[in-house]
Amino acid sequence: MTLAAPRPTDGTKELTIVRGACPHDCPDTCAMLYHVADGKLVEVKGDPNHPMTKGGLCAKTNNFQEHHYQEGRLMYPMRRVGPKGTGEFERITWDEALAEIKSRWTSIIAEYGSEAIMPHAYLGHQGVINGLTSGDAFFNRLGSTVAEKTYCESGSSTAWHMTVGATGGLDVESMAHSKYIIVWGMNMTSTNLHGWPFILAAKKKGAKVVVIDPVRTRTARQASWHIPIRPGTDGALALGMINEIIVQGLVDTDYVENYTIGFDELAERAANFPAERVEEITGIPAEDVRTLAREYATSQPAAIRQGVALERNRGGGQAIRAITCLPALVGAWRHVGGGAMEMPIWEFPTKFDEICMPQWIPEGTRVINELDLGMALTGEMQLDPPIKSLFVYNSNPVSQAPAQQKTMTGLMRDDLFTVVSDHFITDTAKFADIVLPATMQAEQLDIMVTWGHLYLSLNQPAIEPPGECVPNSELFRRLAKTMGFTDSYWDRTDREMLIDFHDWDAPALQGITFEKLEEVGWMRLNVGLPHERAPHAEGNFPTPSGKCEFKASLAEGGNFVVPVWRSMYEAFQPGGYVDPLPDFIPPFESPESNPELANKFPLRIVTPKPHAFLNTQYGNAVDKQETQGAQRVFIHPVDAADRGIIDDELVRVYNERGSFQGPAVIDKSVMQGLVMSNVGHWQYKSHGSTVNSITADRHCGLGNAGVYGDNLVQVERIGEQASAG
Ligand SMILES: Nc1nc2c(c(=O)[nH]1)N[C@H]1C(S)=C(S)[C@@H](COP(=O)(O)OP(=O)(O)OC[C@H]3O[C@@H](n4cnc5c(=O)[nH]c(N)nc54)[C@H](O)[C@@H]3O)O[C@H]1N2
Ligand SMILES: Nc1nc2c(c(=O)[nH]1)N[C@H]1C(S)=C(S)[C@@H](COP(=O)(O)OP(=O)(O)OC[C@H]3O[C@@H](n4cnc5c(=O)[nH]c(N)nc54)[C@H](O)[C@@H]3O)O[C@H]1N2
Ligand SMILES: [Mo]
Repeated sequence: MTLAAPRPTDGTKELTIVRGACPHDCPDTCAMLYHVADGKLVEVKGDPNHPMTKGGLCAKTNNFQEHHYQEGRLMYPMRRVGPKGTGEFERITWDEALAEIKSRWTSIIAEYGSEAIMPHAYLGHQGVINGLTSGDAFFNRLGSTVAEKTYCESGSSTAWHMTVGATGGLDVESMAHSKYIIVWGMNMTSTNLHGWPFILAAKKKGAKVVVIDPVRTRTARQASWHIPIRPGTDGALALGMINEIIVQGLVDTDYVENYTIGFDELAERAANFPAERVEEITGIPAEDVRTLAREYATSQPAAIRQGVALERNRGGGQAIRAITCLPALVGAWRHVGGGAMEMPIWEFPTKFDEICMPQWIPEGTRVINELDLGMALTGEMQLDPPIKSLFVYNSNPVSQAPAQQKTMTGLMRDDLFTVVSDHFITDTAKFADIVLPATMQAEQLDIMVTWGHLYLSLNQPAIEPPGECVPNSELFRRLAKTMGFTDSYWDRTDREMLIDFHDWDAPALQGITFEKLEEVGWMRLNVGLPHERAPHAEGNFPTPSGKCEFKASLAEGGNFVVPVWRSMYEAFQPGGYVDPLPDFIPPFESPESNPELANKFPLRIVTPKPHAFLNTQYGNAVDKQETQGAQRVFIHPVDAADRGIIDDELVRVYNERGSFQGPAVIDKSVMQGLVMSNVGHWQYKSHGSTVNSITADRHCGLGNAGVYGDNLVQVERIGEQASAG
């Protein structure tokens, strides 16, 4: 067994090991070891030496090699031969595919202008040259509509930037030293599996672990205290805690005086949220609100792990603002293991401007949010020019965007020229005119940054791509050449791009070089070690004031600015009015905020992440389907009894936007008045429709995030035994 140079394609039977890193949109970004024999990927293991991975992978990737050889994998470019949506294609060559794209785009540009073309990409791949922004330079050069990418984290990141700035904050590994840990709106044992052991280590040493979640998840069951909360009401809880901390005299006044701004205004705002009012809004007993506030303030170091679920409703952004104020209020940042964690991606010195080339965007080019895809394609937005061509890569909007029916109606348009690059014929690719085959991780080179820890990882190719699959980097090189772009941007190899796209002189990369990464695979950023890191012990927040901003100066004067996620490189964009103080903003849809709607659709719904799939990836793998089970609908016994629903019987979940079906699971793990069904199932396994059929195409108040957790539905029995799911 040897640890070898990449790409051992010499037919040797000897086992070689190549260092890789997981490509997925997940905070864990595991260090992988690709085991290769005879040019074939035979096994993939977690690197035992990586402090997060610790030798283990997850339910999704523990047989990652099989993903690469899965039946149905796209190998060649294809052209649609059947009606849109049926998924009937014939093989064509790359030259034919590119020629067709060129001719369709050339005539669209001639008639409507380049803005009639829109890219659609998300984090199907998380790498620097194959990920979220891998096509931005190409589409900017083309002059297409700019796609605003806010599927995830944009609300959280906006709130975080406004409060504490672009800081990595608390390191998940430092949580082993915490005495009190709040996991807030996150199902870590499914979605951040390799972060959870640090919390268990703290718990073993006596720390109290609190999980705030409307569902008694597998994570909540392992906690010391599970606090069920009504979705979309976390802002009221956080403001109630702030109020209690002030009323009970538990503020770290020295920290607040020296390292924060806006305390008086925050105190005044929080005074609107006495514990009894918080109980009314959240469903959490007032006494529990008081206890939580007291314990949190007095058990230092106290840590908060903020989940993405917090942003998925109308007031999500301002709720996260309130939560992010808590650590400074009690001086938690003073300690190793104290503070809050949102996502440490800001510590990575990636040169997004050089990746995305924003200077190529023609002046005045319009921006359309990707979550508005259905509205954009169906004419509801009355766009001029209309979208005449859609180019989808790294994303699966039919499944993952809101308003599924509307998205599909738009994609059915005969005059829309749709190209999809992917690994499989997904629910979105079924609507494509042209599909293009993409490589998987063991077949390509990339650097992986991550939003869950502080290690930079290099993924090296271990096997040859099958058929005619290409990495996204090569896809856009080919498209650039096809469209006649001669810029040197596309003359570089993947390796050259990776070197150019990082600031190797940045303090965080001190001692790290590309060559060293090729040798060792991953390295910790130079940002302090987990057992000594306390980045804000003395303030030093990267905000305009250098302090933690309870009152956000970014929002003052009514000319609000939205952080980075908009297109990664457009750092701050003017937006509408935003309250500089955190607040509780009621959901668009809840029995309390919209009783009229609740008469028809009385139940709240959350649609969180599946344990065995990564969004929709692996949803077409038989072994993962077995682990995950069908698209089940979890409902409380009282709500089930009200509707005559029997366990495991097929039910329909619906509202005015659409419906989906699945077997009922009658279970007290969901609170009364709430249903839960996981996102990520494929339509062919789910009676033709999945959870986003019922979600609204509205946005959270900050960062234009989606409102996947802010919807009302009704549930009815269908009465069949649920075998098909
Ligand atoms: N296995 C697996 N892991 C994943 C993914 C996956 O698909 N599968 N996806 C990855 C991605 S892209 C992301 S963004 C992360 C997201 O991972 P998380 O941050 O964990 O987010 P969710 O899974 O959406 O929801 C987490 C929990 O929040 C609860 N919740 C819903 N609404 C609210 C609310 O209003 N308030 C509170 N307090 N809780 C609420 C849900 O019941 C759920 O248990 O996971 C990543 N990891
Ligand atoms: N109801 C509901 N909806 C949600 C969420 C929710 O919690 N509930 N979560 C939201 C969140 S947090 C997120 S992040 C989004 C995720 O939304 P998406 O990013 O659209 O999710 P995926 O299903 O992972 O789709 C990614 C696609 O990219 C493909 N892909 C992977 N690697 C490559 C590659 O290298 N090249 C190319 N060309 N393609 C590749 C995959 O095969 C897959 O089809 O969904 C959002 N939608
Ligand atoms: Mo996400």
